[in-house]
Amino acid sequence: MTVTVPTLAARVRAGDPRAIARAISIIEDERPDAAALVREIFPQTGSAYLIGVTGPPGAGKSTVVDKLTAEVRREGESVGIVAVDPTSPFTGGAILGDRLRMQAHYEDAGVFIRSMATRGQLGGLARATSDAALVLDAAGKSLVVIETVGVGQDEVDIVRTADISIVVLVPGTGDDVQALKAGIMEIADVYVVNKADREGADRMVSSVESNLTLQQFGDGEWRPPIIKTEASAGRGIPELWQAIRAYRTHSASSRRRRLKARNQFRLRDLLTHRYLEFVEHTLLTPERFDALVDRIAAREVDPYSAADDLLSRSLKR
Ligand SMILES: Nc1nc2c(ncn2[C@@H]2O[C@H](COP(=O)(O)OP(=O)(O)OP(=O)(O)O)[C@@H](O)[C@H]2O)c(=O)[nH]1
Ligand SMILES: [Mg+2]
Repeated sequence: MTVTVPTLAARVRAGDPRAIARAISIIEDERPDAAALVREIFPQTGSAYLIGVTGPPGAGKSTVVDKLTAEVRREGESVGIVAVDPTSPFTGGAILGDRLRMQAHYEDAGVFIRSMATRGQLGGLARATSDAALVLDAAGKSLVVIETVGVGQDEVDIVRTADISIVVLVPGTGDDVQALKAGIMEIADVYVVNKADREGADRMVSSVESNLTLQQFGDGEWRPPIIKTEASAGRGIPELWQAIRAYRTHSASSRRRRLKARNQFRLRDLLTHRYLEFVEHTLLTPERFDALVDRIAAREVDPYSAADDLLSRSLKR
């Protein structure tokens, strides 16, 4: 049975979980209808509050998100979750157990969880993730959580352009904060030091704290709080939710800047993707593109001249 894009979009807007799932699949598989679908739902998006969660693999991001969802549901906010993660327990394992236990919440269509597999394709996952977030936004989820592992610029960008960026750290990952990629430390609006039941949690908190003291915070400027959690036991989660709400209130007036950054990132990303696709598939063929790369390797042409030539040929079309 095929459903037209406008029908599917209407069902997404009505919050139908099966329609949401189908819409995200269309996006994830980069099916031809994906762009039309986004076009159809886009006018109804922009009201969800996007929460980006990142951190090292295994830090407990999914557990934090899961417990946070339970907390938030008590206040009646609807939640959409996109977990970018090959080993996400959302697809099986521990959290699935929790999910079954919390079926009352998950069945009311107030929560929608989706994991997306990491793909080899450059940037493809970032695009799919952002579009999946749009679907959840259009479906009326008031909070949309995006979980990504803090590796790779694309994934960091997704989280950076969310309305709030939460960085989840754990004790015992290397030599503390210094060892972490500067990229993910710079984007945090809220730090979570998870697995507080483990040794070294306080040391981790101190490291983040001393890292923060190196930064200058102006009067009235947000200073990222550090929340200690033991997510598996739900400890610290109410405090995390408090911190999110505090940040939301604090940043209400600057939200437009984040939205602008998000849209800028998306437009640039799409343009790059579309243009490369045009060059490799329309202007040239993948084989001829490859041959050009070989010519550069053989020093028959330099990369600047090759790029300029492609650009001027594109403009002539
Ligand atoms: N001891 C302890 N274990 C925890 C805590 N929170 C999560 N875990 C466990 O840590 C493991 C990883 O948790 P996840 O929530 O899957 O971590 P993640 O960051 O989402 O992992 P990836 O998405 O694979 O990067 C699981 O076995 C959790 O049960 C905690 O506070 N204390
Ligand atoms: Mg996870």
